[in-house]
Amino acid sequence: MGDLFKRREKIISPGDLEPIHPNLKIVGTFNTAATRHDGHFYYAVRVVAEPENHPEGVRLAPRFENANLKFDSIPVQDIDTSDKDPRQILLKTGQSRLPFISYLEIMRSKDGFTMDPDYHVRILPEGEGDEYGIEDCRIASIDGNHYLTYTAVTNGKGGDNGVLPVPNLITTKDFTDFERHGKIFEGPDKNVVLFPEKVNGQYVALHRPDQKEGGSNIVLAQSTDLKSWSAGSHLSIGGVSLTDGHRGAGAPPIKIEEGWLAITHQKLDNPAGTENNSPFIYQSPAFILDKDDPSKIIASTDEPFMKPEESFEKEGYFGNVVFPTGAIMLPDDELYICYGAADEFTGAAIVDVKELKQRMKPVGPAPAP
Ligand code: MAN
Repeated sequence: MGDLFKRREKIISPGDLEPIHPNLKIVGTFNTAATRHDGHFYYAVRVVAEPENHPEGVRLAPRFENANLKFDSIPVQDIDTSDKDPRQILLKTGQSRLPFISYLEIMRSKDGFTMDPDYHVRILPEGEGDEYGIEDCRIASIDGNHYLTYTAVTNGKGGDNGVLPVPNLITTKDFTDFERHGKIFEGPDKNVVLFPEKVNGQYVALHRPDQKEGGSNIVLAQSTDLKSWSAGSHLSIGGVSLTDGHRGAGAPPIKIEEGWLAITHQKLDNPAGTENNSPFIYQSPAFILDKDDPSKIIASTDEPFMKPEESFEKEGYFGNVVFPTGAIMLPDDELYICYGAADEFTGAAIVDVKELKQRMKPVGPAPAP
């Protein structure tokens, strides 16, 4: 087999952007959506910023209220300090708060690797339904409109976690004016990606509702208006639903000759323990979904085709994470993949599609009972 990756590098880092408040430090620029528009690559970067200085005896947790940034003071004695996950502040009550605020920075590039320094648009939380931040966007371009689906993090009001992820939608035609449409799925739910065209006359989405039993897996749902969705069904292999644990959609699927190419993510326990600040590994399986019934997986990479390998993927805010969030087909059978690396950086890769297909095996219907 030849080389799968023709290029794979860090393209955006926290130091590239200015913080929005003197007591906020940017710690992440990652999980970046990507599309093409008007001869450019356009990106929606998740920017994560944390308070830099905390007063004695408290930890500051940022949030938005009426479009203004606020800091809540959490007494240190209320925090469960045995929890080492940097992505949450676990309270002794079992609820959690986020130690950071996330928002989107819209950026662009001519070549997919170097950013245009003169173009920046910022999309901040409004404070109603997204008070704890805007995370993990994907962009699907359908008939000349761009659909930005993202996770708005809101207050679960005593729910399981205190924080509730709710999928929301923003649209734009030109990357100058953006229109907010609010919630499109009930939370807790994440990782909504839209297909780039209707299938059998309906919009199609992959999403990842949180299921208490059976973990989190990818569900395919249909809609005529992008607001009310069918209950949907899990992606299936050979007639068997894929409900093995922590999976989520990655980039919006791409139409290829064989079906829909779907780049996804999968979370596994990290056998090396908490090395690199992370007890998990996030890696990427790729699937081909049936053209007419995209809940059926018709081919799959045996092994995830992308795992944390480069140093900027292994070490960072939360190490051992590759989290693909954008994919664009280029000429000459090359696939451009945009991904979060170690919850800190944005990486871009060029993948040889022929090689990727060679690593995929067809999966047939279930054998007759
Ligand atoms: C979850 C989400 C993502 C994050 C990964 C890895 O899936 O919170 O935003 O990138 O975990 O930490």
